Amino acid sequence: MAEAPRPKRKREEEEDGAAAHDGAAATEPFPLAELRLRRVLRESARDKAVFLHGEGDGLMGTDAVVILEKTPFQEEKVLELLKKHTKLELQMRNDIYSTYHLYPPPELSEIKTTVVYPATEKHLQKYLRQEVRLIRETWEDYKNITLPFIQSQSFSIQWVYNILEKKAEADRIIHENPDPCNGFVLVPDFKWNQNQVCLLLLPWKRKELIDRSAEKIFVILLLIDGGEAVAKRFGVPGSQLRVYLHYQPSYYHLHVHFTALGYDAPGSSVERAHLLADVIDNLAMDSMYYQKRALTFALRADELLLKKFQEAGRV
Ligand code: GTA
Repeated sequence: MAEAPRPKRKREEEEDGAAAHDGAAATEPFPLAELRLRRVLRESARDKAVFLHGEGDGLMGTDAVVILEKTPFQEEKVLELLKKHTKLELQMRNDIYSTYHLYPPPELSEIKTTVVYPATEKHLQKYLRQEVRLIRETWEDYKNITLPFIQSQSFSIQWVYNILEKKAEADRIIHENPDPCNGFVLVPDFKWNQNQVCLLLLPWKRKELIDRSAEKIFVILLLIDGGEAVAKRFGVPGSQLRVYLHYQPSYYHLHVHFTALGYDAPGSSVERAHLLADVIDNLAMDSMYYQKRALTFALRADELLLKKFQEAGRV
């Protein structure tokens, strides 16, 4: 099904000095209590999430990123919450209005926790709150600046190969199309937070929209097959799904995001997300479409790629 594992590129092996993990040892829980907190990278009251930089003590490697995120309420558990809360502390009362601190039992107060360990400097930068700048990248810019840059350094995609080779997350696969040319696996995205569909479609075949020439037939199949699988499994019709690609992505193995329309997923903003249906139409009009037009994306102020654009006098 999956293509034979291909040799790793040098950059993937070396990516910021991080060791690549094949996922085989992923059964042990992470020793969270042993981490020292170095700093809060970012905090979001809106997303009820905090991004932490931790330091391991006696753990292999040193830096870790820990993301703590309060999970949304699940309708079927709300009644349980009202019945089983351990304490209800009055905060204020005024006429017919009152507010409280409700303390839920542990089984109803889960916090989604994401750990990146060992984390590279690039991971720390990625999660650090920073200003961003918009870039308008022409095809020439892509060839002269972006492509050489991403070929020289980008995040390891070992985790993608682990999924495709069933070394990790095998029990989470939602749908599989075994066709070696146009097939893919559909898995819950890292960011899935219980009650809003958030999936990732990973083709067996490595492709990069980044080469701006994705084959039309291939992406159409992804849209149709992926959409059918989601509708069948979750009962979410295509009209309620946001199906898109990121440009620039963080990970350079072409992948498609499937998120519920009602979920304000990180990365679904106009400067990053390209609806797959639009990509297909654009390629149908002109197979060279993405080699003719400029593409806009945002880069963090300290990102090396931004520096490359600045040095080339393009920003
Ligand atoms: N199933 O191991 C994995 C895995 N990893 C390492 C990444 N993803 C994974 N999914 C599985 N297993 O949607 C997912 C990511 C992402 C997709 C890659 O693969 O969740 P992309 O290449 O277009 O990169 O997509 P993207 O969107 O930049 O990645 P990412 O990491 O989601 O970052 C975007 C922004 O989202 C971040 O800067 C941050 O602001 C926010 N964010 C990231 N993770 C979280 C989180 N856990 N909770 C809340 N916000 C988050």
